[in-house]
Amino acid sequence: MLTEEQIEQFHRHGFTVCPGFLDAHTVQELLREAEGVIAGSTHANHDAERMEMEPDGAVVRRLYEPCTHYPQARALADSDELLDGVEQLIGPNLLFHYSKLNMKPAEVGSVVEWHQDLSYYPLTNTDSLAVLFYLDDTDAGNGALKIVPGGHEGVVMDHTRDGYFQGRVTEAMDDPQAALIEGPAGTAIFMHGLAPHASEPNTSERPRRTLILSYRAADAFPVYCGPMTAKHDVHVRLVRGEPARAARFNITSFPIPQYKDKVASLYELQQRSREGEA
Ligand SMILES: O=C(O)CCC(=O)C(=O)O
Repeated sequence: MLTEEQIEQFHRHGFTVCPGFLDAHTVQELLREAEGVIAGSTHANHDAERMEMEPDGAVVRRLYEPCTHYPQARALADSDELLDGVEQLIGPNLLFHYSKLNMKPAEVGSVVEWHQDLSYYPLTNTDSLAVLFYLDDTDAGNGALKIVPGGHEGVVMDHTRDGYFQGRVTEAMDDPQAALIEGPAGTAIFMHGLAPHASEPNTSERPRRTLILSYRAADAFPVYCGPMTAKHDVHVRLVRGEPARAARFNITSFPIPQYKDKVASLYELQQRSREGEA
């Protein structure tokens, strides 16, 4: 369970940090599972449905939907301890939304630019969060997460250029206001879906693996944006409480991401945006 103070921090700052949420054994099991999946993957020979490679190195940068495909990650997603915390923040009726494991490998781990998760997934209300689990000791050197405290209280920020979705904030941002979230392996960060966040490339000799699980209130229905809405929602399932009979709205206008050519991953979109193509 989260403490009253952690709940208050989440609502005030848009995130709360829980060191020691996972014990060392669980972290090791999650890492063993992930390493088993990526073993032997190369640019030329990898399962592009399940993972994405770093462009500059023959290493995996992200596993897609580990909680759908792999039992250790799934068990964590459905665990009472985690769902109790999520329920304390966004209510008793909960959908599992999506998951990913960002590997941020030593020396090559890609930058993640400022963005709000909900810019990718328009919903009828904003009761949505991600839980990010550090699976390695994490600090500024290996690309710790940065979050703008209080940034979740506004609207969806501009993530477009010339009307097209860039996958990153395109309006001016006050980077020095950001909190750097350092912590030992096993730390959990509960982060609101509108919290602006980012991380630097990993220039250290240590990996920075982070498992990310997202949940939303059962009455937060997706706004239809084309076939990708259905594609995202195949991983969605009720994990606690009752299914919703009606959509609840707490937002009157939600920007719809328009992709110029094709739907692309966060990393690809942001890369193309930097190069001026997205
Ligand atoms: O890996 C990170 O540092 C942040 C990841 C993130 O924000 C995302 O994948 O949406």
